Amino acid sequence: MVYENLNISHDNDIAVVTISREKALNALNTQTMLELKHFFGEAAHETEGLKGVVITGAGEKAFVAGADITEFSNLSAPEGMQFAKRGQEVFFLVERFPKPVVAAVNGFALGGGCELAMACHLRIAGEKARFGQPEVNLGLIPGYGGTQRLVQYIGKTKAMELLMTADMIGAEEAQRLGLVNYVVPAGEEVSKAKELIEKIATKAPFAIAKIIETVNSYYEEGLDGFWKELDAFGECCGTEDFVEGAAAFVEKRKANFKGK
Ligand code: CO8
Repeated sequence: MVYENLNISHDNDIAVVTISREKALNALNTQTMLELKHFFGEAAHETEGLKGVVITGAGEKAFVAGADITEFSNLSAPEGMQFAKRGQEVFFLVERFPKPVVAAVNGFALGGGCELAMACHLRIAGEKARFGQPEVNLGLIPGYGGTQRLVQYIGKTKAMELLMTADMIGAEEAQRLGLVNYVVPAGEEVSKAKELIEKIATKAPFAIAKIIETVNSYYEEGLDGFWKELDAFGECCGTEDFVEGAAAFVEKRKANFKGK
């Protein structure tokens, strides 16, 4: 697939996905969602040796200012539900991606943009980042998982306030509330995200994939996370990397993980 709105670059086996619709503050239109679906559903899985993915927005002003409002002003109730469902499915691909996905939030992360950042495993905020779920201003609610993930990250009390007031919060407040992992000077978001991915890449890849799967299962209805953990723990025990990790510890050397 040829991407119109995603700019993908690779640096030392880290993919940097830049959402590039700067004139519309990188708003997620249907084409961009299709491209994200293709990248996280197919392309990234086929990239050999991939350590992880950074998602950021083009320009200095916005990460992603939301879903593209011009595309959904006339939706009927069933159409709206389908529209939101397709978006949720794309963000599940991001959340369930087996390698670390880090949002490098360089500006506005509003509505679907905040939801995209929340679907990532980790979030780095530049000091100019602004987060918010302003959907009630449009007569809507979040449709790409925002009502669920915001509560998971910052708790019901503050999530209720942000969702009902549509207030935006800055990077420091987002970190204080537990929404972002680190705040960095503007322009350093992507390099900090890469630094985190490099650190994770020194660990056993299969174990990292299982961390993502088991932590996600905490929030999935019908799944018993403790059982999931037992299964995943057992699977890790059967890997060559576990043998290597344990041997490296005993031999007081660095482990050489192969992802097997
Ligand atoms: N969609 C489409 N275009 C956008 C969007 C957007 N979300 N955000 C900004 N733009 C466009 C503007 O229309 C403007 O275009 P133009 O230059 O052609 O007029 C350009 O980007 C620059 O924006 P502004 O002139 O408004 O820039 P300001 O610096 O004055 O303001 C803001 C920046 C505060 C970010 C402002 O643009 C804004 O409030 N944007 C909308 C934010 C928003 O409401 N986001 C939530 C959208 S709803 C959503 O994401 C729901 C997700 C689930 C959807 C389910 C579907 C059914």
